[in-house]
Amino acid sequence: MKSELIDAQPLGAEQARAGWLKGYGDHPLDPYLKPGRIPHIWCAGCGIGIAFTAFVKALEQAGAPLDKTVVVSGIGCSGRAAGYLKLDTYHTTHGRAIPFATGLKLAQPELKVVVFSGDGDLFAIGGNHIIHAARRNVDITVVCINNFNYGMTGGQGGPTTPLQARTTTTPYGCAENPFNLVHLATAAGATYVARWTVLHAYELREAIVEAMNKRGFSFVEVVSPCPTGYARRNNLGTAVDLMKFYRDRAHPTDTLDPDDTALPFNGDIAVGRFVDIEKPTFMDMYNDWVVARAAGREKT
Ligand SMILES: Cc1ncc(C[n+]2csc(CCOP(=O)(O)OP(=O)(O)O)c2C)c(N)n1
Ligand code: SF4
Ligand SMILES: [Mg+2]
Repeated sequence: MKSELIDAQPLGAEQARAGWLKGYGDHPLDPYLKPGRIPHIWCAGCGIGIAFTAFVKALEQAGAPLDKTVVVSGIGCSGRAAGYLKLDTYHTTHGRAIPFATGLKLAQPELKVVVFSGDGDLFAIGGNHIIHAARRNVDITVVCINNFNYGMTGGQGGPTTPLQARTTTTPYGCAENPFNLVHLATAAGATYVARWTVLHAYELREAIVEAMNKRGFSFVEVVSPCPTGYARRNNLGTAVDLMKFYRDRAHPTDTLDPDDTALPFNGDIAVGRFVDIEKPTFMDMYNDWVVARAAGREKT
């Protein structure tokens, strides 16, 4: 049976919100979402919605009690995710998702703390925080939407913009070397590192589940289209063309060295799980050394 929303003419934002509040939709993920926040802000063809769906399903599948799960986002199109979830969430200031998440985890270690944010938020203004959280092996999971630009503010170049790519701030082509997020997270000390594109919705969900169930700093990069900003300025075609590109040029591997997974402009995309190791978390070491010494139970 078709719902009234599907039969109806396109709705304005207020009408749509009223419809959702009345209970239209009955989407399987409704229990995890705040219908009053719908419609969301994401453009048609944006990859964030697919990543968000995989993320919500992973939250469910990972098995952590949802009343003990907290999602933290920064600012950006990707950072809007936290606001749509019917969980304890923090939509924090730009670049500061990781310090909020770190503080939450240290204050309440029983919480499962997951960050969902963008490449600019996490690796430009927030770059300092993420490398030190990985170095300390803080027990949090970070999901980073990499759309190669600052989508929300009009498509500026950022820390993952590939060499030669055009953005509003690099109209003749980017002349800065980009970060390879897989390599950076690995070098900084992450215990779990994976990358998938939004075409790989199933693998992405599995990776987020694995990351959430990993003790230590876990990192999942999601290569995602921004048709409005990045793709348009680089003549990469429609959202469908971008998905076809991921189908043809993304190569799953479990064996590639993280150093060899850089993402050249419009080039091949290595996807898979690149790091999966065990090591003590920051809290393990803090409890073993600092707390033990302070209590006079000094370790030799
Ligand atoms: C302190 C501060 N500086 C700059 C901004 C403007 N700003 C908002 S979002 C954003 C970039 C977001 O890029 P990214 O994290 O990649 O998210 P996307 O929109 O691409 O998903 C910037 C620079 C801000 N809100 N606060
Ligand atoms: S500007 Fe780009 S990243 Fe932001 S919602 Fe639109 S397509 Fe997505
Ligand atoms: Mg971005």
